[in-house]
Amino acid sequence: MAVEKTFVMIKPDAVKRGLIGEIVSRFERKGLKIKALKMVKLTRERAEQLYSVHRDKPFFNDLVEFVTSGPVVAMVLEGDSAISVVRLLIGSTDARKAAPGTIRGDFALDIQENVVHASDSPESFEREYRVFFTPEEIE
Ligand code: 3AN
Repeated sequence: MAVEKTFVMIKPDAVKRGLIGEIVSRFERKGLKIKALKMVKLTRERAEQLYSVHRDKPFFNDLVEFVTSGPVVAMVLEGDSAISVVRLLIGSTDARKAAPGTIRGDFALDIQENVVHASDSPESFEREYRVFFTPEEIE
């Protein structure tokens, strides 16, 4: 068993639609442990830091506008193979192609407003959680 941590962010579209409880409960029901959780409105600087790998993409500005358009819920989850398990639970980036039963498959119909973000590797996790939490806060 490889216990891992991963970073998840519930995006402004889901917060506005009242889906925080539904999404958090799916992770809890799966058996993942919530190590840290907070609701914040991202500044432009922090949003650019979170999505720094997409800086050169045509959708970068839209993406930053979207994730700063309202509060988000950031959390660190822990469990066996948490990074890949959470990616499976959330479904494909393009919500139109996300399988029914996944979070995006059940609650979204768009590639940008796709309800939730989750780290795709240990390196992404290390970079992303630090936009919201200190190492002590996720111990
Ligand atoms: P994921 O969130 O599944 O890891 P990434 O990291 O490739 O997907 O993309 C980060 C975010 O950028 C996505 N959640 C989505 O909001 C946005 N995004 C990705 N690709 C596109 C695209 N082609 N057009 C618009 N927005 C996109």
